[in-house]
Amino acid sequence: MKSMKRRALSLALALTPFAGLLPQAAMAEKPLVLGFSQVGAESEWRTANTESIKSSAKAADITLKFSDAQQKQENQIKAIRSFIAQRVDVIAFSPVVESGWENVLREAKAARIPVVLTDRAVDVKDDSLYVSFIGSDFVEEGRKAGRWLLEEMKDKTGPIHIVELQGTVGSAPAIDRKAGFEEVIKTDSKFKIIRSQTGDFTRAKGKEVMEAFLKAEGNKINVLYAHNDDMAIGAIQAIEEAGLRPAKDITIISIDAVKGAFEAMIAGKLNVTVECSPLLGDQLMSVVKDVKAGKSVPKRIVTKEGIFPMEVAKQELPNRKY
Ligand code: GYE
Repeated sequence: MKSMKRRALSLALALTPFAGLLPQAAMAEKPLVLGFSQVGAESEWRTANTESIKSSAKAADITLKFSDAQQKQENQIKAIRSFIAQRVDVIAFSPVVESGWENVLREAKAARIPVVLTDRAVDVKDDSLYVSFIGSDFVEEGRKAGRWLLEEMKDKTGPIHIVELQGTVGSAPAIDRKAGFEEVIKTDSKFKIIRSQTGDFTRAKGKEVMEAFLKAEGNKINVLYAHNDDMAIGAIQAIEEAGLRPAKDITIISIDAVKGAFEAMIAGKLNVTVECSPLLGDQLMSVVKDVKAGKSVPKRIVTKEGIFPMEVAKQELPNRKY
């Protein structure tokens, strides 16, 4: 009965003399609306990630409602609630911290709006609260940093004193990068983490905390492990201001592999960076389309990435996209 009605309607449309002149927009499908809550603009990585999401949405003809949480969970929760109220088609977000998401995710589920996690994971018992998580394996990134250090220092006698600049407290990359690194270095007791504190993933905080480390430990520090390049770059300034030579007096390892890190390596001030790709936009848009088309999507999509020591920096920089 229904289909007969539809057929009659399309016949009527085809017969109207103006059918061919109907405005395109009225005939085309409505574009999907994606609400995206970003962490903030704390690092070069994040800027590249935001740019990737915006340009991929445009290319995929998805209407993007973008909201910047300025590194505050309460702002992300507000943004998600507002996306629910606006009845967007899909919600995606990069959770600033791991815990505390159950309530708002349940609200999205009750409203039948699928949620996709990008970049950072959440710690929830019920994994039906999101459809997919696209992002890096942060534990593996920490292990790569640790393995590089083990190899680099294999002929050195201990103790080797390490200071650690952690990412945002409670965030998945800070928790996992710490765990992966520790798992590897604890296989050799000559490695000792003597100080570990958060620098919130920013250059300014990285510099400030490194100044405090240097004041407290002075020439004792052999290695700096920074959870991202921006904090390492801030710390490099602090090391130079203290009259020490970065990458020589203190071996520096960081994560992300943004252009700023390549420039620091070419300048001989950073020893190595582990890659973490922020270019998640295209994958996110295809998951959004598949979810709305009722296709099944993988629960976990892991980003592929490498590691770049300073020796290859000059040759690699022209190939870098972020
Ligand atoms: O490493 C850091 C950013 O969540 C992977 O957040 C991301 C991290 C990235 O601020 O630079």
